[in-house]
Amino acid sequence: MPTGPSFLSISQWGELIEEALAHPQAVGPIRNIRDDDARVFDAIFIGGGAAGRFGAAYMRAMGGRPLIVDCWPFLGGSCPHNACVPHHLFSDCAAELMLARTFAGELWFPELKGKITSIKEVVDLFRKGRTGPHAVMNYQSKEQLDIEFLLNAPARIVDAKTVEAAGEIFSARALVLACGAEAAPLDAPGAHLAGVHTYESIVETLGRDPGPTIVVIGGGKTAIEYGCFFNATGRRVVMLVRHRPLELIPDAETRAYGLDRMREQGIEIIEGATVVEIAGDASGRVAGVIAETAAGRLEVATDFVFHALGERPRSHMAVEALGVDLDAKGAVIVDDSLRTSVPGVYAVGDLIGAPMEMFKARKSGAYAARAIMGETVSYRPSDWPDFLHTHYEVSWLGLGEDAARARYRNVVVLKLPPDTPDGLNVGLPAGDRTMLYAMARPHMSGFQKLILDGDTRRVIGAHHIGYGAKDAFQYLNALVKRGLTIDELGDLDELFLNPTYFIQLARLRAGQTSLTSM
Ligand code: FAD
Ligand code: KPC
Repeated sequence: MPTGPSFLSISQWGELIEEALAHPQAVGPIRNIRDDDARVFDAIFIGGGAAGRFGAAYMRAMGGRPLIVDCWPFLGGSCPHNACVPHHLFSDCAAELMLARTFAGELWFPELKGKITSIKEVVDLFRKGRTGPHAVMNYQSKEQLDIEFLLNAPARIVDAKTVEAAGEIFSARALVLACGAEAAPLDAPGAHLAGVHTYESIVETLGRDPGPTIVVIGGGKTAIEYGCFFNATGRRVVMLVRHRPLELIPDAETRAYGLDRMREQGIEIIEGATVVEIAGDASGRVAGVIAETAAGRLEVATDFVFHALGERPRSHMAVEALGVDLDAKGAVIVDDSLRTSVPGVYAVGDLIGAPMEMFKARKSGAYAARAIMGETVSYRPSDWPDFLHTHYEVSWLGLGEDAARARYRNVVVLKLPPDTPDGLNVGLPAGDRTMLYAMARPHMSGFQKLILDGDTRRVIGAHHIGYGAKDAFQYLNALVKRGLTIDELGDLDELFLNPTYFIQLARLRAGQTSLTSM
């Protein structure tokens, strides 16, 4: 690729990225650096994932001069390559397959009894499809955002102002470490056998379809999301969870609804399980998993193990080259301005630890850029809305009911389905994508709960299981942080039929001087 900003269309970018992924050495560094700009870089972003790309874009928009160096041949990082995007594809498939299996043989749905669907076909589809977003990120970054970058080139930190990549030395006023995180390893004998996978390896190396049984190790977001997808393909899924699954869902009743539906789909969830060994066969392939559980030793025969034990920040290089301070989990410690312990060196995204989510990656990148450009910033992620997928979409913000009752004396709860013994037989809440369940399998149509402080009338928690509510939670959370009351919520203009019913329920009760639950 020539030096300087020569134009590539999105499809030309796609071809170049595919070639570089297949033959990184042959393609070599992909260089988009201006020869006509003599200014020193304001910052070098090591890593062009969500954190580095958004940081560089913000800095460029402010008139600064950023440079991104990334070892992959595309910008956007792990999210579109092996993390969020495949997760969402798999979760979409899980929802579609649950619907198809629930109604198999009814309406227009084909019979699916005993039919296992291919996991590899979906992974292959993803591997082909992911180049599209990659190409768009490169095109957008270069042609629309005017960002300079060097791709397909690992960066090596020389000192706090200097980076070496592709045989060149680059200097800047500041360094921004944006190297992300990687799957934490499984510490058990046999962890390296063929057929033992993480979210990274499944999309890179899955060579054949798993057999009829899959063991999933872990109980966090990724374990649940991938486990539900595997289950929806018609396979037996055994989930080995050290503590409790879905623990991060703050409301116990919402969590219980989610777990009930997972178990109803046939997922075997074993809590308090510790993996002792991954057993292999003569060919070096996984043959089974041995675990200690409260009920004793458990052995599950399988040719496919998926483990998701969290992510480990890629802080190694920054420690060796610069001696940046880390926390106990290996994340780079930063202050509110994203400054590390080394002057002039900033860190952003997954590298700075939990929550490892896109909002934090992108926002922390942008805040670091603003700080480097001379703005006073204070980045403290708190009170963010969150979500995960089972076969459903689970969204939440604020407090769960137990925490709310511990903190407030007058807690009011508005929820659907109604809190009666036959409540689950009611097809509410119901919305787009759950209408068939609402009519024919009412207990599967979802769950939702709004939690209020009855004294101030403020919303203090919201929880939803179903489809299509996540978008609303992004905006609802901003209103809740500003002190949203039941009266203000009930006065919004709803687009009925909406998945959360929050406006409707609030309006039904807002006329009460002294609020009561429903
Ligand atoms: P990354 O995107 O990982 O970018 C780091 C970049 O640094 C990479 O491009 C890498 O090539 C580069 N790099 C590393 N070392 C070097 C070096 N020495 N030289 C040059 N380049 C280097 N979050 C959500 O908000 N929603 C979701 O639905 C969601 N789903 C997820 C699903 C899974 C399975 C996982 C694992 C995570 C998910 N996340 C989700 C989290 C999200 O993916 C991360 O928070 C986000 O991608 C982090 O961005 P980042 O820029 O910090 O790191
Ligand atoms: C689908 C999609 O938005 C691609 S993943 C985003 C990567 S980045 O915009 O750099 O956060």
